[in-house]
Amino acid sequence: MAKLHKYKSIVILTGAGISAESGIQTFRDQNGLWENHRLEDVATPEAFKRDPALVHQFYNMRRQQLLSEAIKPNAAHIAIAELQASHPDVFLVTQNIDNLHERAGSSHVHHMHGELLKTSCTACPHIGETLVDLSVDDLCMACGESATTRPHIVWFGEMPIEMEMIFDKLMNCDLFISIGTSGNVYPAAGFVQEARMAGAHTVELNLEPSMGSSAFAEHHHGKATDIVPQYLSKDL
Ligand code: BV8
Repeated sequence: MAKLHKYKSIVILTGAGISAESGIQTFRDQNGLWENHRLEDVATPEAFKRDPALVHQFYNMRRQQLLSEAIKPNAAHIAIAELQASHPDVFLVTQNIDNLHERAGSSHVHHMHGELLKTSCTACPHIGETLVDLSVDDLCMACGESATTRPHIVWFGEMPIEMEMIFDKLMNCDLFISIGTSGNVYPAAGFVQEARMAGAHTVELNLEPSMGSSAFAEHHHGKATDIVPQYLSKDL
């Protein structure tokens, strides 16, 4: 940890790969989520308009999996929480919609793509919480409208949450660490460029080189539960 204290402001971006060893499917690996579903059918606003029941089913299945006994935060989530506890300025932004960072002890987690355990409404600004399945029969707790409750999740074609704030953090950081993401999805895949332009040191921690690997100054490839604790405690 000590060596990371030479950095004033650290931004950490995580993707599905950090939750893989906790048992949560990634998107683009072997038997990933996009193997059994076309993202156009379950992860766009058009899909929700066209077949809300199918979209609810896709997220209900993932919510039930997330809430099952077997799913727990892993050593990589814990190592990040420990760094946040010991370093004054770490901004954790995740593309993931699971709550494993919070369950590992991270108090500030920015979910740029939303959260599986939250709901939003297509008819009003209400954001709710849910641990149960959603359906087209739900009524919005705030406006009372029916069939307007949706997962509070950013779908393809929708604007990720608080992009201004994220870009501000990237422009002012001196260390950017990307963990467990394939670099396929924008704008997250472009964060390393923003950080580099700000003069930050950039590090990729991933199972294998991502699409954006060449943009990083430093790489460590391996399983997140190995390389993340090692890197954050600076044994790497
Ligand atoms: C936007 C929530 C603009 C849903 C997600 C053409 C048409 C339309 C849009 C576009 C287009 N071209 C580009 C776009 C933009 C689009 C995009 O990037 N599309 C891609 C597919 C080309 N992006 C958007 O639409 C974004 N919005 O651009 O808005 C805008 C402007 C104005 C006004 C309005 C809008 C919104 C994107 C957000 C979509 N929602 N998630 C859900 O979760 O169901 S994205 C989804 O994929 C995930 O959330 C995740 O964030 C994202 C990326 O996946 P990864 O996390 O990287 O996971 P992946 O499986 O890909 O990789 C896992 C990695 O982990 C691998 O590298 C693997 O090696 C590694 N790994 C595996 N195991 C381990 C490991 N590493 C370490 N240890 C291990 N054990």
